[in-house]
Amino acid sequence: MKALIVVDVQNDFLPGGALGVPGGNEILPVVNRWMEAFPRIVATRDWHPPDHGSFAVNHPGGKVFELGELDGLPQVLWPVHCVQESRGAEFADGLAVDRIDRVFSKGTRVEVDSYSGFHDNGRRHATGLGDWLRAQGVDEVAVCGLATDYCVKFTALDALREGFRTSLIVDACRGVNLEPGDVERAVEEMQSAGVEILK
Ligand code: VGL
Ligand code: ZN
Repeated sequence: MKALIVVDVQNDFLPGGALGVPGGNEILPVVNRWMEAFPRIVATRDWHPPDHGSFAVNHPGGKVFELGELDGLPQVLWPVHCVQESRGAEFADGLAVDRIDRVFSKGTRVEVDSYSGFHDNGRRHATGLGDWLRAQGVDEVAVCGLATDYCVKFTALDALREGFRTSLIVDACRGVNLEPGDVERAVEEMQSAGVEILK
């Protein structure tokens, strides 16, 4: 059984949003179309408390897009984004949300960030996504969404690690590209780990 994992297609990651990903809006029709090809569809959402430790404002002297530290791990300091219950955290208008079977929230604990839809970055707490997929009889997943170089990449790598045959739908993803080339490098990293790249 195959599942589509739709990663963080939320208002704050669209152009004009708090952490807008260039071209993020362009994936909406593409994701909606791919949904038709999968018997199970899950979505992850970034779902931070307002005092979340990934936000630059919650680090004295911290600047947006600089590297800081959180929970003993290197942490990019982000603008405030995807605050629980805010408009920015809602799924993007135009995403076919009625087709989503389950939603998994991540980044809910103040003290650690969570790029992967499966675990926090310290790998201490699972979101339940892996167990849910296994309970549904899923053995193969395709990953799409935002952002290619962060949450999509970590979700795809974790899916492999959890034993799922994993592919990446490149046209249904966009990335942040904090450094030019980040998206290309992320795709290469996924490919060399064993993720099948679909165009
Ligand atoms: C994401 C940065 C911070 C993502 C989430 O969804 O890729 N990136 N939080
Ligand atoms: Zn986040």
